Amino acid sequence: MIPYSDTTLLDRIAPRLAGEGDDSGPGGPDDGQVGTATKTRAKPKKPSQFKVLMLNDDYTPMEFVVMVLKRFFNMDLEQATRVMLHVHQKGVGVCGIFPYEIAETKVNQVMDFARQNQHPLQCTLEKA
Ligand code: TYC
Repeated sequence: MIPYSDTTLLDRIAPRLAGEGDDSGPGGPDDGQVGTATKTRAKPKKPSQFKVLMLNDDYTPMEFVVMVLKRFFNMDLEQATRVMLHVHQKGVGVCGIFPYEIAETKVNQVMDFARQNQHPLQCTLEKA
């Protein structure tokens, strides 16, 4: 039998959808031999989401930060202004939460764009 803690939620609530519970395999129904080792997981999956953080500085113009938030995080003017002012007042703010590769790409895009425009704006990643 596959231990409770080693199954995914889907395995538990909908074994047929998850590809488990095939009665037709060797040994017939409920012989404890269904599924494969690759369907089980020793540990729960690690969270793979990352926050993209914007950092305050004294030199980057507010308008530039708003432009960055609109361009790379698809915010409208109101959202972008709110996030920019939050970063300006608190020192750091969240631009969005994404899978690692997308978060990393956005950080690089922001840093490249800031550098091209000679602003010291900093952007970084943090595990969500
Ligand atoms: N503090 C900057 C200024 O007063 C504005 C600013 C906001 C800079 C947010 C960076 O991430 C930032 N011009």
